[in-house]
Amino acid sequence: MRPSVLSSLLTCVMLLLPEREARARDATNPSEPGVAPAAATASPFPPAFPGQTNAPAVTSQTRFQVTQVASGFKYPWAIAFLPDRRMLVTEKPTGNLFIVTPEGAKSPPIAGLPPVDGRDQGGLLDVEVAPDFATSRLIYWTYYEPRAAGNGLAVGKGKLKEGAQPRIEALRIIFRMKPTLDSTMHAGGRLVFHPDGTLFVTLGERSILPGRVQARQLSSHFGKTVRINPDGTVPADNPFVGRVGARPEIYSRGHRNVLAAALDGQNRLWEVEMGPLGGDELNLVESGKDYGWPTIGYGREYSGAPIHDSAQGPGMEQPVYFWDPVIAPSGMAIYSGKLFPEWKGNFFIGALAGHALVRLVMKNDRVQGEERLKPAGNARIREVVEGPEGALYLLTDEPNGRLLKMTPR
Ligand SMILES: [Ca+2]
Repeated sequence: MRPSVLSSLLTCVMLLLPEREARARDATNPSEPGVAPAAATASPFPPAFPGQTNAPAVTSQTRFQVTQVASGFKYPWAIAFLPDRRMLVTEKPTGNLFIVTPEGAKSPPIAGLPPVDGRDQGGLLDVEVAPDFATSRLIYWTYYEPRAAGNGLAVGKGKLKEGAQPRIEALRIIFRMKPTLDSTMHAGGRLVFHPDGTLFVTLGERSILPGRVQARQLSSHFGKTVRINPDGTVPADNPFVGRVGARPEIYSRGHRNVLAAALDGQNRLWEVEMGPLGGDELNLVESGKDYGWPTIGYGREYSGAPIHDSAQGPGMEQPVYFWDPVIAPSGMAIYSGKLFPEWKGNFFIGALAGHALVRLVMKNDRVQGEERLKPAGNARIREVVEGPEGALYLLTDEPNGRLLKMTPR
């Protein structure tokens, strides 16, 4: 069978799976059963401007090689680099956090982290190293926190104490997503430090209807990007500080499930959110703006049912780009390194559905070209980060998940 035919067939199969998005797109269960063929595209609405979807295919001239740094991670989720080039790696369902050397030696799980609700899309998610780690030893992480009446995303911080049994000391929970609701889905969970000293946290809308309807409401954290200080207090210049009934941590609203976030060369925040069928989105996130979910958007329910009356609405932002068919985004890196000069400024996004690493060539904040790289074979790519030397590091979403490194060949 010719590769193009095979890939079309695979695309059809992957489009079909997701009756329950949990199972097919982003669950810990990677099984992707095939079902009957579906339309190649699902969005009932045309794009708002040329190039908003289906950008021309581009091909890298740069050749790369992939080496395995370490393996044996149970559905790993995130990587963060320590100043000495060692890495922190999270395991989603177990709540385990490891230190991994550049040579691949793995520490025992770091002790002292709080328990997680590791079902479905919850668990231990992102990890970030404090900008002043060299002196503070502080790390930050997101996780689904079990609560008396359900669960919710939380942000923990603590000092990393090394030794034969590394551990977290001076544990503090600096943010709790409110209200509490019982859902194991749409956790969001990316952390991004901004050079102004604040910390962005991306939050999902919990998937179930009582959560979804709160995604644009300022009284709820669901479906928001929030911006906090590293001690958990609220920056005075947040957009809704002082507004009656608004949660002051909110920075942007109207998101579905933001799984990827990164700063560009101008320190602007970009995010990619898992949308409905035919509606994964790339957004440039700005203070106080409303990104529309669930009122507007491209795509439809995974059952095929319509969601929106329109893809556009007053006071609501258009995505810079959307994917139809979806990619099921995971992590994201905006390349700034020296190893791959051709890729400078390109956006790299892990794709769970296509088992690919998506490369976007950007120009004037529009997508000029798109490439699907396959550095992990047929594994789902959960995370992509740029290492200190300019290599790209990946995690595969598998029961025996791997930490991979891409370098020029
Ligand atoms: Ca949107």
